Parts: sequence; structure tokens; C-alpha cells
Amino acid sequence: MFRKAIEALRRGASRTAAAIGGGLRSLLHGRDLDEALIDQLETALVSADVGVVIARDLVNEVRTQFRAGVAKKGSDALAILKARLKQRLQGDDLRIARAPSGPTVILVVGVNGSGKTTSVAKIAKALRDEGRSVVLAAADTFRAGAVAQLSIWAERLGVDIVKGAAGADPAAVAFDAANAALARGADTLLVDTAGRLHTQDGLMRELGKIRTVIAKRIPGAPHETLLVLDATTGQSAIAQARTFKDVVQVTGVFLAKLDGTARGGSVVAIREALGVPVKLVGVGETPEDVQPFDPDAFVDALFAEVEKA
Ligand SMILES: Nc1nc2c(ncn2[C@@H]2O[C@H](COP(=O)(O)OP(=O)(O)O)[C@@H](O)[C@H]2O)c(=O)[nH]1
Ligand SMILES: [Mg+2]
Repeated sequence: MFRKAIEALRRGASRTAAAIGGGLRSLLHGRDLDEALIDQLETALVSADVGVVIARDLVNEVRTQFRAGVAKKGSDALAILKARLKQRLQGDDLRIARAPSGPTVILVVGVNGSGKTTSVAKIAKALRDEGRSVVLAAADTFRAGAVAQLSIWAERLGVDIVKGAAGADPAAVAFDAANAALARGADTLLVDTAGRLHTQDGLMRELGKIRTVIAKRIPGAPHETLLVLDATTGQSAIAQARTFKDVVQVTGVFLAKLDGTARGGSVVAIREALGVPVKLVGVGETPEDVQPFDPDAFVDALFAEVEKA
């Protein structure tokens, strides 16, 4: 699932890269390393929302190697940072889970406006382009217009959709959609849900109910629960992630709107805070604008501006 396109990932990370680059390029190029420079590195990482503790940890390694006389130049510092960052993001299985047989169910959750419905459309398109049959479940019956929004995507993409009336029980819609996916022998069922505010207990319970009814029809479902986070909200996205993780078993993060932020370092912080990796990133508003998350390419992209001569 999903072709790797490093160029699009670079484009998505370009604002963050510009911010980091603007701050660091002049500092690191051809300069000898000193303590003040190392402090500035730490500040740059914090402003990119890598997180204070992680930034300190990353930079401590630079400091240690500087004091030991191993790291001498700005470029040495950069090499250490990149290697450490890549190391931190390594070792996760970033594939989207698949059912061993029958439809794969992907449940998409997150707060209002984070980018859930758009992300559902993106995943649907990627699957459809692979020749897989997709059914969408419009289980966001809470917000007026949400069903219509997903219907428009379904029509444009030429995929099936199951929807209930406005205000219908979302779990009932999910149940009907699971049945439809089974009856049609669909490859994947994508369930769009309402923008649950993590403070609203009732809405969180509703999410639990959706999971239960789907699992009743399709054993092992949902196979993947993607939490959609809005990258532009930085640290508050991490707070949301923690709460969602307590309530539903999140198996991966879809980090939307990476293209719209200079705080793309939050990928690292999210990984750390949740123990769940970013699997997909959104890099624009059209259904094509989705990328599998590639840790090495991402770290290279973050520092691409610093390395420019
Ligand atoms: N720039 C950009 N905008 C996005 C991305 N994903 C979603 N959006 C926009 O974010 C807004 C909210 O998206 P929507 O899917 O309706 O969020 P939902 O409430 O969680 O379903 C819309 O205007 C989308 O076009 C992305 O990756 N990049
Ligand atoms: Mg929506």
C-alpha cells in the first residue's frame, strides 16, 4: 500500500525544514563547534516541536562528543543529530495492518477538524488505485454536513459508501457498513467517525460501541485504528494523542497537514508520547496528498535546508 515518493515527503516537511534551516544554516556551515552553538541547536529543535526532553537528549549526545574532542565542526554536530533522530524513529512496523482474510477494517478517529474525512478519502484513493475494492462508512452522524462531505468524496473516487440519516446511531451505521463490506466481498472498510473531543465521555463511549459492533461482524476488526492528528497544533496534538490512546487502541497515527506547519518535529514527540508510530502523513488537501511515513527520508528532509550551501 502506498508508493514511496520522497519528493512529496520533502515538500510536506518543507516549512519545518525552512524554519530549522533558517536558524541553523549560518551557524553550522564551516564553523567550529562551541557550547553556545550547541545551545542554539537545542533551541532550534524545540521550536520545531521535537519536545523539550527529546531535544535535550539529542543535543546532549552532541555535547558529550564535543567535550570528548570527537565532534569538532558544525557538520559533525549535524551528522550526530541526524543519526540519533533516525535511530529514535527506527524499528516500528509502519505498514497498515491487513486482515488475514475477509475485509480489512480501518477505523479513523480524532478530534474535530484534525483531517479525518480528508484522510479517509486519501486512503480510499490509494487503495482504489491499487485495484482494491473499498467501502466507506459515514459514521460521523454527529456533525451536520459530515455525511455529505464523505459522500462527495465517495462519488469522486468511485467507491461505495454506507451512510445513515443525520443523527443516526454511528454504531448502527458501522454495523450496516460491516455487513455491506462482507456482502460485497470488499477488500477494505474505512470508517470515518465524529470529531470526538476527548473531554466528552459520551462520545468516547460511542467510539467503543462502534468497535464492538464491527468486531462482532468481522473477527479481529478493526485491524487498524488510525488517530488523525493535525500537525499544525503541535504539542496540543500530543495531549490529544495521549487521551485517545487511553480510550481506544490506537495502532498508528495519520499526521495530517504536515505541509502547513513549521513544527513537523512533533513526529518525534508523538512517537515518544504514544509508543505508536506515525504511519502516514498528509501533505495537502487533495486525495493524492498522502505519503507513507519514511523515517530516514523525513530526517533528511528536515535538515535539507541546513545542508544547502
Ligand atoms: N493543508 C492540508 N490541509 C488538510 C490536510 N488534511 C486535511 N486538511 C484540511 O483540514 C480541514 C479539515 O479536514 P476534515 O477532513 O474535514 O477534518 P475532520 O473534521 O477531522 O473530518 C479541511 O479544510 C481539509 O481540507 C492536509 O494534509 N494538508
Ligand atoms: Mg469529518
